[in-house]
Amino acid sequence: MKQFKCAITYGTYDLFHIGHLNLLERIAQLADEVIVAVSTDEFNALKGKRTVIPYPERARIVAALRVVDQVIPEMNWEQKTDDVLKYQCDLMVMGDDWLGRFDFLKQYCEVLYLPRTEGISTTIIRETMPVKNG
Ligand code: C2G
Repeated sequence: MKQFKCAITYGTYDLFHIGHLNLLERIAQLADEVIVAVSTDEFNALKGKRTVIPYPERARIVAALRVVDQVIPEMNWEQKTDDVLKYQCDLMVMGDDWLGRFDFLKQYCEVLYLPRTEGISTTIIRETMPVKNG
């Protein structure tokens, strides 16, 4: 029995990297169950984020992790309250680049922002990759 029953977190999880894993492993230390809402390609377009890896593969990679119990699609900005209530989450966690942005959920569950892993991001990886036909 951990401090929380069920935690939920949201993200693109493109070009999965150690920063993503650090966060998910920290969440798994806090909650018995970990749900990850992975942003669909359509929602990423809304976020103005270009993704390298398509949603089905991004979702499958996250779902394969021992520390993740369930993956659901993140289709819009508005679904978080419904998700927290539907899955009876008592914890919502995000990296602290989102500090304060989801405090509206505090009426339904604990909201935690954990320190990001320094020096790694999807953008760094994408910009470090060799240019095609380069
Ligand atoms: N993250 C981290 N350390 C990094 C990079 C990312 O802790 N070096 C965390 C982010 O803070 C986020 C999660 O990993 O909690 C997923 O990051 P992204 O895939 O970049 O997700 P993002 O585009 O921020 O989408 O509705 C919320 C959005 O869907 C979040």
